[in-house]
Amino acid sequence: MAKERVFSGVQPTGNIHLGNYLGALKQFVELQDEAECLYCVVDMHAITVPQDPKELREHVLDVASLYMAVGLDPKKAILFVQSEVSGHAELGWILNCSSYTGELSRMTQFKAKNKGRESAPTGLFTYPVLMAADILLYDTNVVPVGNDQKQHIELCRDLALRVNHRFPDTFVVPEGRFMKSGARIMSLDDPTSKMSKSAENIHSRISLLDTDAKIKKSIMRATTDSDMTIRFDPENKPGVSNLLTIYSALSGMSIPEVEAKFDGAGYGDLKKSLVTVTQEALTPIRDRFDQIRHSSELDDILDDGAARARALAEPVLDRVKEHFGIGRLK
Ligand code: ATP
Ligand code: LTN
Repeated sequence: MAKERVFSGVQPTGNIHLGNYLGALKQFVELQDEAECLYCVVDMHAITVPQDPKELREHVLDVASLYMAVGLDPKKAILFVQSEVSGHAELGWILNCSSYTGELSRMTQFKAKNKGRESAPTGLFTYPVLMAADILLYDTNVVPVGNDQKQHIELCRDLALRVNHRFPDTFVVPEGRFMKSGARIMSLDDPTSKMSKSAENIHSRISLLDTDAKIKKSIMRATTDSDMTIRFDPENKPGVSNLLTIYSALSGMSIPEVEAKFDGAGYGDLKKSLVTVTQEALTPIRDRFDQIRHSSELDDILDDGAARARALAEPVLDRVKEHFGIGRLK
């Protein structure tokens, strides 16, 4: 049987944090041995909000290097930059013509990002359609992502089914894949919102490239509560539960095992131990990142990735255009 096709993307909008790592990148690495994987740096998604051009270019290379630093092997997975495969934009337009403003205005991420504004950039509004194009362009079966992307995956499936209803066998209908532990890592200073690259307070997140001192500071000041018992209860104890989730995901211990380990201990003990676990997990990633980021191979790997991605995208785009009646038949 042919291997399953896997596709996912990360935006080059800042340093990748523990949420991105535990919700998404860890799955990317797990899947590279069992499936045909494409992992993309989605720079065209990044420009849905204003970006400094110089910084954007740097961040593209940062994310590509982090992909490898966390364990992705360019011999196993295709690593590439979205804007270097023009099929994403082409299919994005075609899918825009099959989607409705009503369904896009229900996207919670759009509503959150556009809060308080009267008018929104059109790209921000149609962002989920471009994401659907990313996925459908490769006949993808599985999309490993964090929980926050569930609604976007549903939209992608709806679009694929809608087009297939009109033009049978145009798209493969993909499924999302979510981690059991780590699918939604919360902010350290406000455990009711997700850990995010864009939050103002740098201590709300731990970036994969943070120094040991920064890791310590951010964890030691993380919000907990006044009840003092270490118990996994996301509803009533979101701060402590988030620390337990991170502990579990980084150490490989189950949540009950972590709870048992800290039975009778104080929040300070949990935090100190979490500092060590986090530093031990991130040090090798940081070291590998430093080697890869300025190596001469990085460009070659991304050139090769883009060429391989283009070769996979071409027959799919030809099929879509044929079904829609776009262009002259080849
Ligand atoms: P921002 O954090 O600024 O809102 P983002 O991190 O959501 O941006 P991406 O870089 O595109 O945007 O996300 C990459 C992957 O990380 C996605 O699969 C997303 O679902 C996942 N992810 C993002 N934040 C978290 C989180 N707090 N917990 C778990 N997974 C997350
Ligand atoms: N919207 C995603 C990033 C993304 C993506 C994709 C993820 C863009 N295209 C295709 C999976 C598949 C986010 O995490 N913000």
